[in-house]
Amino acid sequence: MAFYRQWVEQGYHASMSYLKEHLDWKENPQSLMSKARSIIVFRYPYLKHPHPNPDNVHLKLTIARYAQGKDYHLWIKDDLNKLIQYLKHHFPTEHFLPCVDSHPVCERDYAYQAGLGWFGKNSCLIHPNEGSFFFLAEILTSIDVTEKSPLTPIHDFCGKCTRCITACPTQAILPNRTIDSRRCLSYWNIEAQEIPPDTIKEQMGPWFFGCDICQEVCPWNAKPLSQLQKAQSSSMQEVEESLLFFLTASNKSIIKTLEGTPLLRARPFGLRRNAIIVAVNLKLHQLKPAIMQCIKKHPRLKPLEVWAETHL
Ligand code: B12
Ligand code: SF4
Ligand code: SF4
Repeated sequence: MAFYRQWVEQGYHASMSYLKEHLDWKENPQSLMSKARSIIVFRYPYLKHPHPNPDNVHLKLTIARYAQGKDYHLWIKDDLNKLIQYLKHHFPTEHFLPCVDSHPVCERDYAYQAGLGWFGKNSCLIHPNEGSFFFLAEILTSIDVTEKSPLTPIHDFCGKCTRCITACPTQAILPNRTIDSRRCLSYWNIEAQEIPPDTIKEQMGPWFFGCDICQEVCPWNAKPLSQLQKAQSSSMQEVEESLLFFLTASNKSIIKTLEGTPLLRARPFGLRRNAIIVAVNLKLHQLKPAIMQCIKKHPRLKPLEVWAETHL
């Protein structure tokens, strides 16, 4: 927790103020469930996404692998609830709380203690066989399971490798294996509800939602990635059509189209902003009239006007 407190104190959480507000809860999981004695931690691999989302407009764009399927908050929560029902049947007097990036829980810390991976230099938890493309989820319970089966953390296998640090386009990876969110693309194109500075805009390249660069280059992901069927890459026309959708669609239409996917986290404002930045970075001149129209219609996008005008 000292890591976490220091990270927040240094402002690395950017505008995600909830991370600061969560400090006390994170320090004490019993503040979430007073009877909690143990935390059962789960790793859900998503490289071969268990709940794919075929035929959706956003899939033609460059988006993080975790976002290529249905929203993990929903299907993992369902999965945990099924398990809890089963456990309740066998332990009717015990208490259970399912969590998946939904409660103030230091997920990576518990997963590390449970032996599910080590903290990579890119700050992701990595497993020697699975790599790092997995979600974390937990069940807090009043059952005391830890004493019966002590767990040992996994050794750090990063060694002298620094590939993720070199590959990160914005130098967001800090020497103590944490991330400066103020520089991370994944923060800017998912979480931020504002316009990024010019340097970040340009480094965003084609990334419409999230960023996987520091995981794609990791040697521990090479094997899991090589086992994947090569996805068909989108044509420039498909990319253009998808971006045009985000530039012209109403809030209602965006929400309806993306219902049940993680992309709604960025809200229509964030998705339009990303569409403009990606279109400019990809030099899609044909989209210029739609971009200008979109900025005119949505005043919060106004700070992008001069940049889009001069770069396209
Ligand atoms: C805020 C947040 C972000 C922020 C900040 C990222 C960051 N690295 O801190 C942003 C928006 C940038 C982000 C991006 C991504 N995120 Co995110 N994010 C979170 C969230 C909500 C909180 C993380 C946090 O508190 N960070 C602050 C740091 C200081 O805390 P921490 O990561 O828990 O780190 C602890 C350890 O690092 C420990 N520690 C650090 N060094 C060491 C060393 C040793 C030896 C030890 C013992 C301990 C230790 O101390 C810290 C405090 O407990 C978690 C969910 C959760 N509730 O935890 C998901 C989570 C970390 N994200 C996740 C994912 C998938 C991503 C992305 C891959 C998505 C994408 N493709 O775009 C990227 C990855 C970017 C990256 N390289 O980290 C997964 C990670 C799974 C994994 N394998 O690690 C999580 C766990 C969500 C989930 N339930 O699956 N994320
Ligand atoms: S997610 Fe992208 S921007 Fe963020 S630390 Fe990794 S490589 Fe850098
Ligand atoms: S790329 Fe190298 S340094 Fe970075 S997390 Fe992977 S093994 Fe560690």
